[in-house]
Amino acid sequence: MNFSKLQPLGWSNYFLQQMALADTLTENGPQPFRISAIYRSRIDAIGEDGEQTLMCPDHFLPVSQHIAVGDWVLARKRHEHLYIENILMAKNRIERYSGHEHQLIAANLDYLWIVTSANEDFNLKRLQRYLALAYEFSVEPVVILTKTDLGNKEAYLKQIRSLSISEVHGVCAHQVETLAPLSAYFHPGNTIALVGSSGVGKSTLVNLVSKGEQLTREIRSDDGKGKHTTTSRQLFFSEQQVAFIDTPGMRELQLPGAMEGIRQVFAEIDALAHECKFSDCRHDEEPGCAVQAAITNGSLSEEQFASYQKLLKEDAFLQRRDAGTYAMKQQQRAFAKMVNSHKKEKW
Ligand SMILES: Nc1nc2c(ncn2[C@@H]2O[C@H](COP(=O)(O)OP(=O)(O)OP(=O)(O)O)[C@@H](O)[C@H]2O)c(=O)[nH]1
Ligand SMILES: [Mg+2]
Ligand SMILES: [Zn+2]
Repeated sequence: MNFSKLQPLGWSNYFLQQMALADTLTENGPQPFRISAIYRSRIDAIGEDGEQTLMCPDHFLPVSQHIAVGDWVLARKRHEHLYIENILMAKNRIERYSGHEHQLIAANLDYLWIVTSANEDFNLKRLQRYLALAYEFSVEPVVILTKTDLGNKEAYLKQIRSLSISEVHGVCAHQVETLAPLSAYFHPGNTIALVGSSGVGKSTLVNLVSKGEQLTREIRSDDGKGKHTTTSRQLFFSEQQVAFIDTPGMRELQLPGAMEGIRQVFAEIDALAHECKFSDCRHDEEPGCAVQAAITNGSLSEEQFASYQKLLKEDAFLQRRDAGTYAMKQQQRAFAKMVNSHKKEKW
């Protein structure tokens, strides 16, 4: 195996260690591949010798719940086909609830680009959800405001900066110079996933910065809403050896067990809660409630507090409904943290 060929694809010691632990570093052992696309009846991946199609055994079905684009897997050739044998533990994975199940979005990310456009589509509450997603799954969020030719850029940026996020950029597809600051995220071997509503310009942006050819389509001019053009998650590499994962626009984002992430988005409320007289204060009508006091003196807006409560309530509901999966996920995260702390360097 030539691991140096895998490094530009995002391979690192973290994965090599897992192969060693599982005793799969042998001459005739399985080979590592990075999942690049998952279709209804096909899984594409990239390995040492380029693109391959992988077969998925029944115990990893449904695929969307077991394997994410960006995952590393080990596969072995049998009867002319490559069969997936193991899914290597990811550094991180983001997922959401869709319908009644959790759905993997992308894995092994360095940055989550949360894309939103400077027009009527802009929604601060939705941004808070995306931020909670990033924090919960330990991926650094970057908010990118697109289509700055269409709206008051500074007014939108000011709203975004009111959230607990430092990495914010405004870009316009027709002014390439606005894209220059984004190159700060382009380190060889890095992976960046783009998420956001349909039509905000994710594929356009990724085309421009990677010089690739992802499909985009005309937007309906009357209501500014996009058509669903990107239909599946896809990973591809830019000239700078950065992996981009373009995703189809999400109509709604339901958070899966993201309490820690939500708390981080609303850090100021969390800090206030520590000042409440009772440690189990529900910030309702209890005496000595610092949160209610802040609302009364105007330092915390009622709307902000309502968003926080709404997200936590939704989160608690989903967690109760899905207690088993949640416990398993916590365990996996603890394991990933442990392995990470043993090996900090990239490769
Ligand atoms: N005015 C303006 N239009 C833009 C800009 N960026 C993208 N668009 C247009 O917005 C429309 C939608 O862009 P896409 O890149 O397909 O959007 P998307 O986020 O990938 O959409 P989905 O794949 O459906 O999730 C296209 O018609 C683009 O030309 C911009 O900076 N300014
Ligand atoms: Mg798209
Ligand atoms: Zn309180």
